Amino acid sequence: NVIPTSPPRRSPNILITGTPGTGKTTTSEMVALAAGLEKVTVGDLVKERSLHDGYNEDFDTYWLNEDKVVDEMESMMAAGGICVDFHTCGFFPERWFDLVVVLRADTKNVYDRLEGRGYKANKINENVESEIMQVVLDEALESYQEDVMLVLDSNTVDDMETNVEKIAVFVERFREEHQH
Ligand code: DAT
Repeated sequence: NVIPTSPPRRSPNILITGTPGTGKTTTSEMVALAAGLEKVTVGDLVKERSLHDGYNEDFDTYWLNEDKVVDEMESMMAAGGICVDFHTCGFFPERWFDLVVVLRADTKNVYDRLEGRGYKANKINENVESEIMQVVLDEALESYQEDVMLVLDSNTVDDMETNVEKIAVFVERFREEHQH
């Protein structure tokens, strides 16, 4: 077989996705710390490296250029040991991730967290509706095998701690199984 294959990852890549306000940033920071992964916040990368097609004034957000994001991330993902945090997940190559975590939160929590962040009403409502309609969960289910997915409630600090622990255990096991 002459088709070149990349070496297997020794440390897993993890995607933490969910509607804005479900706790991706906080959870992935804690996961990165607890499990020794490198955190990549795609939203920051998009801004810092201009991986967008301009600014959407209505929703105070950038128009994402998905091809540019994938090209930019390809080499870092190849190395493994990356914890990616982003609110959409369908455009990433499926092969990048060993675990896909979808965070879910109750409507009131999403609302309060986004209001606390100073989001405009239309942006809060869009995200609250998206969480009710489970848009991100459906996108993940369409894009990844169910056996790499974890759907986790993120309503309380206790939830967050349990979630971080579960993900850290996954990372530990993966490393043990991929030592050689
Ligand atoms: P995201 O990155 O998904 O937009 P975040 O991590 O920035 O979300 O969290 C938004 C706010 O809500 C932040 O102030 C922390 C808080 N928060 C997140 N998850 C939580 C949880 N499970 N319990 C309590 N507070 C939480």
